[in-house]
Amino acid sequence: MALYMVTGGAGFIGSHMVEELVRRGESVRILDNLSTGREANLAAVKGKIDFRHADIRDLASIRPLFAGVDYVIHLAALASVARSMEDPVETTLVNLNGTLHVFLAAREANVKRVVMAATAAAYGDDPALPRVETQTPQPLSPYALTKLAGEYYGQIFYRSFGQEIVALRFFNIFGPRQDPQSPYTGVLSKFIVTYLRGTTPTIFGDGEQSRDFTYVANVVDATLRACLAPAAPGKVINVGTGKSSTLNQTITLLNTIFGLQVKPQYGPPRMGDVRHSTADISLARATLGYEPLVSFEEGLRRTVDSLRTALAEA
Ligand code: NAD
Ligand code: UD2
Repeated sequence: MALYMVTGGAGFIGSHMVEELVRRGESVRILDNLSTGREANLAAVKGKIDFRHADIRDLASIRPLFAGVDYVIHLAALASVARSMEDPVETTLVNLNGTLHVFLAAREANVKRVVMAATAAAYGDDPALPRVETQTPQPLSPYALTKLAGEYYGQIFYRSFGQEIVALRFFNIFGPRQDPQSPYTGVLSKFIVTYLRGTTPTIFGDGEQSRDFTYVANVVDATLRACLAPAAPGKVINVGTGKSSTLNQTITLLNTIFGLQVKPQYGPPRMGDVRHSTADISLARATLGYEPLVSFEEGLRRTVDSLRTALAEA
C-alpha cells in the first residue's frame, strides 16, 4: 500500500481519482482549499481518506503535508478558460505559482513521482489535427498558458534534478460531479442540466467547434498508470479518446438520449475558445498502455443518469 496525495482531490476529476485509489486499497491524502471542490464530492470515501484543507499558493503551509507521500497527483487549479480571461492574475497565482510550490514540496519530501494535470488548451488553434505532443503549443488563454508553464517547470526539474514529473494533457473531461452549478463548468454538464430542467442550451458560436470529450473514468485510469509507468517521467502525454464531436452533433445525441427535439440557441463565440480539438493518443498507448475504457456516447448516458439522480435529490 502506497500513500498518494491528490491535490484538488475534492474536485470533479479529483474525487473520482480518490474513489479509485481507495477502491484499490491505497492510502490517500487530499490537499484542497475547497474553492471549487466540495467535501460532498467525497461522500463515498468518508472516513477512508486524510483530508487537509490547504492552499497550494502558500508553500510554507503545504510543505509538511508531503511528508511520507509516495506519489502526488496534482489536479488543484482554477480550471476555466473563461475565468482566466476575466482574472489572469488569480489563475496565475494558483496554476503557475501553486504548481511550482507542489513540485518544490514534493522534491523536498523525496516523493517518488508527481503526475500533473495539463490541458489540451495548450495546443490553441494549430490547424494540424489530431493534436500530437510534438506540435508547438499556441496557448490562447491565461489558463492554457499557466498549465503549459507547469509542464515546462516539470521538464526543467526532471532534467536538472532527476525529479520524476509527468504531465498529462487531459482533453475535455466530463462525467458525474462536474459541477453543473458553476458558470465555469464543462459544456456537457451545462447542456444536460438544460435538458433535465426543460430550458434551452446556448451554443457560443455556430456549434461546429469540436472537442475530444473524454469520460472521467478514462482519465483516472491514465493518471494511475502514469504514476507507475517506467518511461513516463519527463514526458508530456495526451489523454483523450482520439475521436471528437461538434457541439451540434452533441445536441443531436442528447436529443436521441432524451427522446426530444431540442433546438439550441446560438450566441457569439467565446473569447479564448479553441475551434477544433482531437487527441492523438499514440504516446499514451505506447508509454502508459492506456486505452479508452468508456466511449463518449456511453459516458454521456452515464452522466445523464447521474445528473438526473443528483437534481432529483437536490
Ligand atoms: P475542479 O475545479 O472540479 O477541481 C479543482 C480542484 O482544485 C477543486 O477541488 C478546488 O477546490 C481545488 N483548488 C483550486 N485552487 C486551489 C488552491 N489554491 N489550493 C488547493 N486546492 C485548490 O476542476 P476539474 O475539472 O476536476 O480539474 C482538475 C484538474 O484537471 C485541473 O488541473 C484542470 O486544469 C485539469 N483539467 C481538467 C479538464 C476538464 O475537462 N475538466 C481538462 C484538462 C485539464
Ligand atoms: C478547455 C480545455 C479542456 C479543459 C478546460 C478547463 C480545450 C480544447 N479544452 O475546455 O482541456 O482544460 O478548458 O477545464 O482547450 N460552450 C457553449 N455553451 C456553453 C458552454 C460552453 O457553446 O454553455 C462551448 C465553449 O464556447 C467551447 C465548448 O463549448 O467552444 C467547450 O467549452 P468548455 O468550457 O466545456 O471547455 P473548453 O473547450 O473551454
